[in-house]
Amino acid sequence: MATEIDTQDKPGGFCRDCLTEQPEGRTRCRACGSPRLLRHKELYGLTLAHIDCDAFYASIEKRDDPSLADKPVIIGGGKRGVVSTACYIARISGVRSAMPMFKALEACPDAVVIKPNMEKYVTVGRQMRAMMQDLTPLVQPLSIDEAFLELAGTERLHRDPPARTLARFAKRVESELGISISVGLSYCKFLAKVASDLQKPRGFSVIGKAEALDFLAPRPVTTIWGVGKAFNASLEADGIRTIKQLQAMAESDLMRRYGVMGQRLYRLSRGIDDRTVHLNEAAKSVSAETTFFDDISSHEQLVPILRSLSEKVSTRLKKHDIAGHTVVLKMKTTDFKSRTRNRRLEDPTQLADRIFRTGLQLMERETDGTKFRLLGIGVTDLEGSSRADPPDLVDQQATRRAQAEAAIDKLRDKFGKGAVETGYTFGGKDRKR
Ligand code: DCP
Ligand code: MG
Repeated sequence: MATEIDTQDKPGGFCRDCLTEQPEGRTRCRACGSPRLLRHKELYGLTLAHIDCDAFYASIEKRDDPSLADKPVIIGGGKRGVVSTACYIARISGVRSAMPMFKALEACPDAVVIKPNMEKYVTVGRQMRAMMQDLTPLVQPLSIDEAFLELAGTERLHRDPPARTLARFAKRVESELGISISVGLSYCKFLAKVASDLQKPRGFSVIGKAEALDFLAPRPVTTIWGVGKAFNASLEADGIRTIKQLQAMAESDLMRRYGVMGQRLYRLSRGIDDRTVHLNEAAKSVSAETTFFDDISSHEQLVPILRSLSEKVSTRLKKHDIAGHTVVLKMKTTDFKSRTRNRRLEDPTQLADRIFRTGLQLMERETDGTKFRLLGIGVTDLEGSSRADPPDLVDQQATRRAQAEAAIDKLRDKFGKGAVETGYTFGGKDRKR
């Protein structure tokens, strides 16, 4: 018995250079000798990552001119007359982003100054984003050089837990783009972002659930998102400097003092952050549509088509582990007029049944004898699936239908797509192109 528990508690660990799994207690890789070992109790259970490039502009310039490799490099000047970024060598002398150029050169007189070439940086940013999308469809860029990634459910695709997939990604960025990144891995956005900053450059830090409170306690309140200079000053005036102090305060007290921000302080200081990773602008909706051979005006004929389109949408959502908050119905009349109708749901959904029933309600108002040539259904306001389709306490039927759908999904997984037809789609196939 005892050995079994031991195995479970054993922290996962591997070498970030060659990805070899490491037994406990080693300080260097047993395969390649690298000291860059990653080990953490929750390593293989965490899925939310924040990735941020190291000295982004400067790294790109160093990549393109190897003679700069060992020199202090400052990207800046230009119109603003301030430092955009400094490489890590220049940072040793105290050069920082947003510093006036003359001050930076006082601190680091032998620095090589390069004017920013935005076009080049944007291209590299795009290339990196495309590579991120090979890891997961759930990539939320925050700026040119950083993004959140949700990797839950990608283990089968990559045949590896997220931590290893991310380490492999860091290697790929170095070899293919010639720049380095830092990774933060945690269970929530707040701590993933904090983590990516801990070991820069070429960092990989993990913050688990179990350690969140202790990790946060000694840190300054400015660690919390949204606590800028002004807010920090008013907290300081109230004698609050560390997160530990916030952890000791009641939610009601914090809210009375600081309003909405008080609630944020309460939650984030305790490592509570349920914001999910949102998709970027490019992939804002998931939908399916079909154009008919012959125009259709009858509600009865449209229903099975709507059902099978809803199932297509749902399959895609489930495949990528995402859900949509708003259902969108699209119809085109024979005179090419488009009608789009939306309904926002209480909770995000990925269920064919919810999409279909909502679409049906929207469609009912449109089927007044008008002839249609196209029908489409989809969802927008996409997010991760973690909050999708909670059991419906009011409508027990809906919960039962959701369970039935899960059972049908399983059968289809096992026996193929055509294995189960619902009453709505049955016989409805030959009407569509
Ligand atoms: N940037 C800028 N002006 C600032 C801050 C940043 O022009 N005040 C630009 C230059 C950076 C890029 O945005 O290269 C990314 O910003 P980061 O804050 O991520 O900074 P770096 O990537 O340069 O460094 P770090 O390794 O600290 O992430
Ligand atoms: Mg950066």
